[in-house]
Amino acid sequence: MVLNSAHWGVFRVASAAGRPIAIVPFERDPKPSPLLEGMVEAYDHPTRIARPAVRKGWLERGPADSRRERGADPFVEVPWDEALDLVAAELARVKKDHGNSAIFGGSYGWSSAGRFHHAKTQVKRFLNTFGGAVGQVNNYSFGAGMVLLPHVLGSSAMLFGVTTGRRSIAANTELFLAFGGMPSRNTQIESGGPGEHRQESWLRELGKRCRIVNVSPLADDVEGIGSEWWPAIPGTDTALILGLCHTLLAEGLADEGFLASHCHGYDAFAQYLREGRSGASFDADWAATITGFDADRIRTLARDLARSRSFIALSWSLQRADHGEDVFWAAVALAAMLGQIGLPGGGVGFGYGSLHGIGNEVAPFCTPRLDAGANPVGMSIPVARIADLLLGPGARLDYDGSAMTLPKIRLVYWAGGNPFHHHQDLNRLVDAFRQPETVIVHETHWTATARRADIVLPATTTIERDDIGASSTDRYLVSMRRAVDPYAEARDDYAIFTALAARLGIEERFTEGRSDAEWLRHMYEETRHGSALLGVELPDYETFRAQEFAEIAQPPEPVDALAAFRADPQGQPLDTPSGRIELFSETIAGFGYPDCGGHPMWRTPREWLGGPLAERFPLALISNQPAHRLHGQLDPVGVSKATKIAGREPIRLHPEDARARGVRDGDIVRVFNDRGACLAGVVVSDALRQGVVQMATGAWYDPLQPEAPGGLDVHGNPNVLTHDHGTSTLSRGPAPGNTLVEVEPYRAPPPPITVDRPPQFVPDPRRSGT
Ligand SMILES: Nc1nc2c(c(=O)[nH]1)N[C@H]1C(S)=C(S)[C@@H](COP(=O)(O)OP(=O)(O)OC[C@H]3O[C@@H](n4cnc5c(=O)[nH]c(N)nc54)[C@H](O)[C@@H]3O)O[C@H]1N2
Ligand SMILES: Nc1nc2c(c(=O)[nH]1)N[C@H]1C(S)=C(S)[C@@H](COP(=O)(O)OP(=O)(O)OC[C@H]3O[C@@H](n4cnc5c(=O)[nH]c(N)nc54)[C@H](O)[C@@H]3O)O[C@H]1N2
Ligand SMILES: [Mo]
Repeated sequence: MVLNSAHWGVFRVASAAGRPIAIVPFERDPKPSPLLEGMVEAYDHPTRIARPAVRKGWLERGPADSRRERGADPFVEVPWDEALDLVAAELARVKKDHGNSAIFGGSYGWSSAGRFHHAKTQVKRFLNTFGGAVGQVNNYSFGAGMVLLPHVLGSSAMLFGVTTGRRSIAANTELFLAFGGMPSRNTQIESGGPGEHRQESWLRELGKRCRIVNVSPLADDVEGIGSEWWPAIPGTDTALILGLCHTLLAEGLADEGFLASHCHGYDAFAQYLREGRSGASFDADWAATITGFDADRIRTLARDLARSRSFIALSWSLQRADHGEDVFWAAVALAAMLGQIGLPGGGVGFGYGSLHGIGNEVAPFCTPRLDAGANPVGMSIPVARIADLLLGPGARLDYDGSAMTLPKIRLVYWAGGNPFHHHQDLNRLVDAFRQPETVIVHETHWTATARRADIVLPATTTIERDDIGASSTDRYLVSMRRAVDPYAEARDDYAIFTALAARLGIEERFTEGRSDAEWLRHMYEETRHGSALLGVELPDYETFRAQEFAEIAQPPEPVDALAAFRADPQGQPLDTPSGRIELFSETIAGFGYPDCGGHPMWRTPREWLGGPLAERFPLALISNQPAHRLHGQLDPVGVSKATKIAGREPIRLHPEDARARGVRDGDIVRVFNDRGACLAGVVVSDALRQGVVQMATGAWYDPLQPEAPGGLDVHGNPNVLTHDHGTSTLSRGPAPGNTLVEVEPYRAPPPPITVDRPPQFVPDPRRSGT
């Protein structure tokens, strides 16, 4: 029963004849994730990619193919050597004729938990060795926060680790104001794998003595404990926060001392609160008109916040929305006015219900990582601008004070991610994926992205290889062991890139002469050495492998974010122009962007229930993280498969909204707006605010007429409905948060799901003699 690890937890694999027969949770994990259940089935599911495959049209005509059949064309399976020759020749052709800036290698995606066989890092390292490619910066998770917070707090570290720890919150916080809640379904996950799932038991303990306010469209964003639900209208949180801030200002409750000693630009923000936009201040009465909450309740909440040890927590989802920068900035401003930043259990934080590692205190150590090298092309897009890039060569893209001219992309290389899961407005992405001459994908399964590639190379999964699992916010460093044989002809991404590097004459530089086993030892030794410098002793490599995991201690003292800055703002300034928390940023104001200003502001979202589009599309869609899978991973198996309704992704509707549309539990509906449409299966639930519907992300996109934009997705991927405009010019993060839809009964017999089977294969047309 060898140990292995995934983003959803550590586990042991029982195998027979080279195949998995059972997955059992790590004995140290008090609350293992049910996602483990699907892993045996995933190993040899019909959608597993067995052999290299080339799209028929591309095999016949190469990059001169019209690309109109991408997604619908059948595939031809070819031997490995031939597939590798085709990929190497195509890379060499594009490089020679158009240069490396004609290759897109951003390859966003979560890949798998092992730090060496991490496909996205492998592809970057390979392409960087090959002369580079257009890359990508930031992420889908907190793309807006990541760009904003360095301007405001001097760093984005508060988003992924250097946060106030759970111990301090448990011991000190009296009022925990959670925007977007703290759903434990999301904390099943940690990038790199959680050793022990502890967030849920912490939350239960916290609930016993701390008042928890859940401001969210969904009541079950806080579950299993007593909490107060404020049913939020999606996209209106900034208005609520401004109303709270105004109350503090008007009632003399703002901490003037902290604002004077630790903050910059409060006057401008206060003036904005007082003056409002059209003469009326941004007070609680105004906030009530936007949020639907009673003005007196808003005022009372502001007073309670000022009276208590308060923590303002925002889930990352809030900034994956129009003007997502503003809501994070407004939350920092509210916390600054409360003056508790840096005090035990006080202040502001992000993502306590987003990933397991947030607030999970771990002594700083050096995590193992494969160096991807430098990118000689030196050009990167903000990650969620992929469709803009493919559709808009020559266009100018402004972003965070800089500008770039988008190059023409001829070749797209993706390994370890699934853009036809993760990107917004998938119909636009279908169009975008018709532009490049060649798309190459490494995948384990026939995802919607693999089906849109020209050359598909089959990759192994985690249980088919040795690796090291680690996260900087988890106490377990895991010795991952190969438990089963590679499925069919699947190969490790590293082996694939090594073979390509040999064909391209860059093998020595790519491998540095190391086998995969030698890389693991090398990465571990770097980790051991780097950790020792930080005071964390790790065993030698043999001992680590023999004892199966290493544990890193908790820091002895509870952690409070920005405590050092609070104690000594002169001696420990923030890395901002003023050295302080910037409630006004001259830098951002100086960019002169029409959609992001110098301080937090309320701007009406592009789409929301208070706007004109709600007349035609009166339901706000929450496309949140799926409880039963990781993004698109494990969708056709295990607990994810079990939750489908007649094979479709569930959509939750409020009882009144269901009644008004004549639909009931188990019905199939069509969910639509001007961008697209999908089918879904109805679950009626009063855990939603009326007017809000919820569909998790990750159902594999399965459109009728897959080759053309606009086809009905018969399975239920909400990204056929979301928009691709991005947050604002500052960060250009993804903004699926503001999406309006309508739902109607689908009475015809629903078309069959096809994405849970492999695509169509045909014999090699060049060898059939026809
Ligand atoms: N509407 C909406 N859309 C969203 C979001 C939202 O909230 N709403 N959230 C966004 C967020 S935060 C994120 S992070 C993205 C996630 O989007 P992705 O990270 O792209 O989603 P995954 O399904 O995890 O994709 C990883 C892929 O890697 C493959 N893989 C796993 N192991 C290996 C391997 O060893 N080798 C290779 N070659 N491949 C492997 C898996 O099969 C899987 O298809 O989605 C975003 N999309
Ligand atoms: N099981 C599971 N867990 C996951 C993942 C997964 O795929 N599966 N993905 C992981 C990844 S990559 C990431 S980045 C994190 C993301 O972590 P989050 O961004 O925190 O996750 P979401 O589930 O998208 O959003 C949390 C809740 O925010 C609420 N919300 C949405 N819009 C609004 C709004 O306008 N106002 C308010 N007040 N609330 C709103 C929704 O009700 C939603 O349930 O999750 C991680 N955890
Ligand atoms: Mo994410």
